[in-house]
Amino acid sequence: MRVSSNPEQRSTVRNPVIPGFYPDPSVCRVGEDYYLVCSSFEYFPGVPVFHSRDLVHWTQIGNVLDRPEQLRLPLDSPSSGGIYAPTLRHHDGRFWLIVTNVSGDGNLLFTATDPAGPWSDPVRLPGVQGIDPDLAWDEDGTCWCTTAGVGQIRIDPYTGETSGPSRRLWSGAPGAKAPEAPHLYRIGDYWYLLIAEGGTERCHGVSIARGRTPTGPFEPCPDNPVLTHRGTDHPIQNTGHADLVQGPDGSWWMVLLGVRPGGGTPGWHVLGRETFLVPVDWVDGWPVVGELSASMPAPPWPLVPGVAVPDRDDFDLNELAPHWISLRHRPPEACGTKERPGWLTLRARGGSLDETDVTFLGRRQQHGSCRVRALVDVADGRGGLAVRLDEQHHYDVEVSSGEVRVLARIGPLSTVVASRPAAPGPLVLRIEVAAVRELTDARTGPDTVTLGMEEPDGTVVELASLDGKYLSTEVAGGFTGRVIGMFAGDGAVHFDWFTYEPVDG
Ligand code: 6LW
Repeated sequence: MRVSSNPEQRSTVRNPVIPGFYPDPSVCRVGEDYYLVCSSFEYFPGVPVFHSRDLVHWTQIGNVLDRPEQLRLPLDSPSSGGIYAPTLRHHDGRFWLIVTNVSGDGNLLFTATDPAGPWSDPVRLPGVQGIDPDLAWDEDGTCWCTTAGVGQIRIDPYTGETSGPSRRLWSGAPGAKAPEAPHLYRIGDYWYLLIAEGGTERCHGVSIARGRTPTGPFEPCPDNPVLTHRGTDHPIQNTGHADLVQGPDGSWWMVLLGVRPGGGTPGWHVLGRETFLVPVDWVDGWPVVGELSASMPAPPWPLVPGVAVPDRDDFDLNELAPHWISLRHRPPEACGTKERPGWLTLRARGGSLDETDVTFLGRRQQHGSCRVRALVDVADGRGGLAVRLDEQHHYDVEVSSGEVRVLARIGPLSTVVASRPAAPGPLVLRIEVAAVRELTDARTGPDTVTLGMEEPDGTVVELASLDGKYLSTEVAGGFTGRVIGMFAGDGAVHFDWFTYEPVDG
């Protein structure tokens, strides 16, 4: 079998195709439409859903888990817990989404006729062990659920019941750790079992095996891993956790996660694990993955730009746009636009971003350099803006009773870095993230985070410039990336507008 994915290459397009903390992509095509989902961990709503017509431009159309009955995250559940690694498939006229809530309900299955929602209530899968569940149907309609490890069991996707033995399918390459992220496909005469291995850090890679039946036995590809950047200084690292999709012209494509470390050695990545696209050819019945680069040849079909997330939100609508995310849950009384029309009101629970129940509403940082501003009214409380990786790693600029403060939390250290008086009344707070363009030495961080405010006449007051490496995954650990947003630390805090402007080209 040999199918060329990209016979005539014209323009180029940019990778990642979905920048920012959008890891563990799973994709499916229905006619001319592609749909893609990602992990969401401690954030609510969970499992963002994207749509594309060209595999390159993606528009978020909703979230699978946007009701409390679907996403139960204990208020004290840890960051990087929660929702791991969904698989999205279209079968028998509907969309199927299987996912793990590691902080509660385990493996869960949801269905929808429209991927923008609404999605069903969860079907529980108590008999399915392990993270990274995959769904595949064989010719007689049997549904196989394959999980990290790599194990497999037969399920009834309508009831969640399992039947038959749970079987170990494959352990990946000898010596490679963490065989995970399995996806099973019928392609031509074979069933292919795609996995990630090496762990989601610098050793990550993609491997594949094939068999004549969905239950194996599976023969590993002689060229495994079919994709890895381990041991290289490629600007895109940690490449793995992939899914395959076929274009309407018969070409094959892989979506996968990768990271872009910045700064000196060993490099710090701050945007989390992002979603990349790469073409796939088939040679002798095995996939050959093309080069994964920041600028890639465009697919051989018309490009259809999506709808960008607006730079500005005036909070004039009753509903919040789907890119806004909260921590663990979003009770309407703590976060909404109805209390003061045209404003977002956040009501405090936890007193700071150190606490897991803090009231926070943010969006992913998607660009190396960006400027965030918001008009804040703290007549009834204390709050402001924050760049957040987790409870132990965040920089905040907050205002209360006539004072603006910058706070830094880095691991066990928490300090007020700067403060100054502020006139009463609403105030513009701002955060500017600037990617470092020139390394002065090996310890140079990936970016600087400058936090401050604006005087009523628009004069910018920079209160503190902090090294961004401390808000990186290499320092903090975990599976997420930076989220920038608004929080309430005390009482009610009102936000008239919020802007996020990319600054890099
Ligand atoms: C996910 C696993 C992985 O379950 O990281 O990179 C875990 N791969 O497959 C969390 O995203």
